[in-house]
Amino acid sequence: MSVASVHVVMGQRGSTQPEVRVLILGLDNAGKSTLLYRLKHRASACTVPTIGFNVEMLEARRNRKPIALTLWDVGGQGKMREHWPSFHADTAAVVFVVDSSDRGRLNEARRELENTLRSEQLRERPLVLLANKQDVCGALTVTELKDKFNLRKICFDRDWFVQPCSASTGFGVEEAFGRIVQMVKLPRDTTAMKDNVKETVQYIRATIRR
Ligand SMILES: Nc1nc2c(ncn2[C@@H]2O[C@H](COP(=O)(O)OP(=O)(O)OP(=O)(O)O)[C@@H](O)[C@H]2O)c(=O)[nH]1
Ligand SMILES: [Mg+2]
Repeated sequence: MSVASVHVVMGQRGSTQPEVRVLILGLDNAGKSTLLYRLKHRASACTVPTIGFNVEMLEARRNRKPIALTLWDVGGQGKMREHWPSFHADTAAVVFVVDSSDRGRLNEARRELENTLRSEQLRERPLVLLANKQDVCGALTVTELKDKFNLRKICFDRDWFVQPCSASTGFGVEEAFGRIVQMVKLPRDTTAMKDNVKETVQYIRATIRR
């Protein structure tokens, strides 16, 4: 596995600013990397399929206090999905991106979401499901997606929210980020958080080699 890009401002050890990890998953072509760069640069980006992962850190405020989010965007191609569990540890919220215009792959997306939510490491972690590609004519609505994914049932034990958006045009993206910031589970001991992305990358590489 390769690291497609790691653009991170390292956390300040000893700082009281909470630092939390957000995991962005979804099928290939869902729009995860487009979303990540939209959030980071507030612009549209040309992406290539992610072989490996991208990491970006964003700062925000929650209840007027600063909070730093490390966003992990992991490739969604079939061969990448077997590595998703290596990224589960220390995740404060899961963002699952769906291509709402691709009705033919909804069952596949639902299966992958269900598998992900079964992870013990992600127990009680909030889910933000992004109904992406709303700019495409005929895209499923939030209500349709909630039903198709049976979210009320599969998320009975966690907070969840479905946000319509378009990573290409920017529609709904700020709202999605605001929702993520509000929903992330803050660690009790912020200094205990692994704030060193290099350490995490080494850990993930070692896990995958095993
Ligand atoms: N119309 C439209 N196209 C989008 C949107 N978001 C992403 N795309 C396009 O969808 C394609 C895939 O986007 P990526 O962001 O690379 O998808 P990904 O989920 O990162 O895919 P993998 O890295 O393979 O897992 C690209 O051609 C994007 O331009 C959107 O909101 N609307
Ligand atoms: Mg990608």
